[in-house]
This record gives sequence, structure tokens and C-alpha cells, in this order.
Amino acid sequence: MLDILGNYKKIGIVTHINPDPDAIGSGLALMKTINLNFNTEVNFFINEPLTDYFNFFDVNEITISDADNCYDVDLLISVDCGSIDRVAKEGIVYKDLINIDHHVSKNDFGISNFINTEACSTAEILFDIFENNNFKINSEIALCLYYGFMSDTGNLSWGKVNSTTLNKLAKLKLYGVDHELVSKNLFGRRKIKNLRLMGYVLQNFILIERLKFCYFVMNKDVLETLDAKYEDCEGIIELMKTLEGYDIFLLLKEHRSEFKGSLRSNNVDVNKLASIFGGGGHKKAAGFSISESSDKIINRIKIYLGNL
Ligand SMILES: [Mn+2]
Repeated sequence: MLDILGNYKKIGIVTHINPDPDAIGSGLALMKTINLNFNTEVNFFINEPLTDYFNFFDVNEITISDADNCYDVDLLISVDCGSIDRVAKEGIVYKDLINIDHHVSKNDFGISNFINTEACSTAEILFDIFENNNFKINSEIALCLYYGFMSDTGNLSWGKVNSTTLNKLAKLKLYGVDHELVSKNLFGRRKIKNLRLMGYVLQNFILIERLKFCYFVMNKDVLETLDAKYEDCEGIIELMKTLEGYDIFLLLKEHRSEFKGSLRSNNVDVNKLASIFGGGGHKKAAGFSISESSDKIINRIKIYLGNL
């Protein structure tokens, strides 16, 4: 069905705001595949410059669009967007829109929609589309897709990985993908401040044994003392939740005038727990933002857990 791509003169690709590795890998893979297979002008647009986390790629291949930098396209393709309000399309004027996505959400907002909620990543859906349409791919494209697969499966350790996923990765590997390089870039590099902060949290988190509850309040004082920023808290909650014998984990981070909570669990539905603060997510991972004192938040959680 994507053979209609050749009918469009100018194609734009966009993804969601705050793009993650699957979003960027998928956008780049699609742009490179259109370039290789069609005589069509194609650009991948984002609304804000990427952090250096993405310097694995040549980010100059991506165009920044915003209110001051506007572009006209005939067809816009959004990748990895669960809803139309998540699409980072500021500064893009378009006629038709196609959506390619794997979220369980309101994502059928295009004139055509390639949605597969069973796919582990948007990169996997693209791989299927490329194969079904006999599109040529090359080693660069394979690398971008592989990166999307690996990031959205947590290095192949989460839910939707099955033998089909592994078969597709095997096919990508045949293009010479350096799997070590991909995993190192996604999961094996941290900034010194992030590591120091992790060390601090691991030394100082609070344990409430009777509730199997482990938490830490990262207020601005802690960040200042360690000369770190809110962004340096990345990945700390994932480390906390490896603690044996505990069920609920919370990292409460002071950010601007509110607290942002990251919740993880093994056995308790933290989506429900987050909802008492107006947040949500998944059963094992959820979050919330609230302007309330940290003592109050912790107390409400203790009461909730005590009543389970
Ligand atoms: Mn994704």
C-alpha cells in the first residue's frame, strides 16, 4: 500500500514530542528507505534539537521545524505517535497524513494507518512494511531499525519479544549491524553526574520493610549539593527496583514547583497507585506530577499500601 509514496513530490516524516530512540531510529530508517527506493524529496522533521544522547546518529540529517522554520509537504508520515496531539508537527503544512505506530491508543488519525499493537516497536512495523513491499534496504537502514527494536524491548528483556522478533533481528544482523555498538549506545553509557547521583540514592534510599516500599525524595537541595540537574536522574528508578524483597519503588523528584514521581513495582499495580495523584502508565511502571509536599505524597502512598 505504501507504493503510493511515489505519487507524492514532497514527503515529510515526523514523530512524537520528546522523541525516544525508537522514534528517531524509525524516522531515520523511513527517510533513508524512501530515498533509496523513490525519486521523491523526503525530510525527517523534529521540533527541538536532540540531546547528545542521540549523537550515535548523524543528527544533521534531521531538519528542525518550528514556528520560524516552516515547510510544505504533500504527504506527512508520523511514526511512533500514539495520538495526534503527541505529533511534533509545528511548522509543517501538509495535505495527507499517514500514521505508523504500535501503541494501544487513539492512533488511527491518518488517511491510512499502519497500526500493529503486537509489534515490539515502530521499527518492527517498518521492517514488515519494507519486506512486504520489497523495498531495498541497506546497512544504514538496518542499523536504525535494529536500534529501534533494541530500545523498545529494553535490550530484548521486555514483554513483546517472540521468535518472530528474533527472526527479524537476525535478518537485520545480516546487513552487518554492530549489535555491541547499539547496546552500548542505548544501555551502556552514563554521565559522571548521573552515576554519582545513583550512588547517592542507593546509599540513602528509605526502606519500609512492612510495606515492602523503597523510596527516595530527590529534592532541589540534594541536586544542588551534588551539583547535578533533574535530567541526571535518568535510570535511577530502574536500578532501585532491582532490590530483592521489595515490591514498590518510588523516586520523587522536585522539578520546578512540583514533584514528579516515578513508580515501579513487581506485584502491585502502580498504574492504579499513580492515578490517585492524577497520573498513570502501566501496571509495572507509572508516573505522576503533583504540587504537594513530599511528606504528604509519601504519607498518602503509605496509607494506600497499608490498606491493600
Ligand atoms: Mn516505540
